[in-house]
Amino acid sequence: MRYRMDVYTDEQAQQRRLEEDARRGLSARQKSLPAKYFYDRVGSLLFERITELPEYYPTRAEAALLAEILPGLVEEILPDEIVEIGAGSSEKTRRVLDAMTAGGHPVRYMPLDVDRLTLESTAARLLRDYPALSVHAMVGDFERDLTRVPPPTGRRLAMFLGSTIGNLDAGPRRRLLEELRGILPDRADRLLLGVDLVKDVKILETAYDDAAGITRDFNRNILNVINRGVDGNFHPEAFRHLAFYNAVASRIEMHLVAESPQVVNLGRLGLTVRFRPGDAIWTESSYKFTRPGVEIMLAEAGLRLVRWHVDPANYFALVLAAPS
Ligand code: SAH
Ligand code: AVI
Repeated sequence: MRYRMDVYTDEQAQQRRLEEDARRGLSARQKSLPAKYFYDRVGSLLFERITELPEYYPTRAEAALLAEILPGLVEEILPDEIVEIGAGSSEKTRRVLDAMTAGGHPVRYMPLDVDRLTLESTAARLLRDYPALSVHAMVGDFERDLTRVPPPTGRRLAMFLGSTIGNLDAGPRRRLLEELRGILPDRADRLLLGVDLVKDVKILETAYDDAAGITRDFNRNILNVINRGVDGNFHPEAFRHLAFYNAVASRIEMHLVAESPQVVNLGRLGLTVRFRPGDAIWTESSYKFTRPGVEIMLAEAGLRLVRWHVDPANYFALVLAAPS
């Protein structure tokens, strides 16, 4: 069987959690929404456009690094299966699949993502393009469902690319790494982790506030997701996109700031939320890392750094890690 899809978080569970998260996040004094709600079909497509923006360097930097390290990686680990969490369109992953399936070596690719539609369309394209590949897709939340990933059937490479790990705060990040460690039972298994690095503030802030306004649209789209999910009447254009680097916390923060008084009804929650001009919803954190910080974070999760690959500009790192 070349294709299988497991649904760990079905639509009903997603709907229940969205209602809980929207209620909790929008009734608090500091309003917030979890960044995972960016990624409906429109949000995933907007993210793909972000990856092509001149200002958004992470995807290009990571793709170039991947191309550079792949020959060594194939020698180090020729996996029987690749588990990729937060896989999205798997575009960069193609480089890995090209190298790992060369010569017809069979590989089981196991992408896990919250966005079922993107997973389905990606799986169809990969099966067409890679005859040596089987795809076992998993619809789920990587903060909840990693323990449900089936045990390996051979040597396993886990991948968490794009610095999506940076979208988690310290506590959830640590838990997620521990759970990732849990799906790598053998000493020969490996984790390939993409991390965006601390750098010049201007470069960071421009990457999250592009001239074409795609990141603004991506940010505002979360309000469309909430409107649909809880029968709300947010006007996304009434909220300004704000992105800045918080140097103390080493993170970009994205917020949506009301430009005028707003009264928003969330019908399904029986909740009315009022905004004064300047009131904000915190929609995303994107932490930036250093090598010592990454080593500590790996060690805390029972992982050790095997190799640290960085681009010439020191913008982005690909970290190869192993169970310690
Ligand atoms: N790996 C790709 C995509 C990064 S965008 C790249 O590097 O370009 C982040 C991806 O993670 C999206 O596809 C989004 O749907 C997924 N995602 C975000 N939060 C998630 C969660 N909690 N559980 C599972 N997937 C999640
Ligand atoms: C998916 N994630 C790593 C992106 C980031 O850079 O934090 C999401 C993003 N937000 C704004 N632009 C891109």
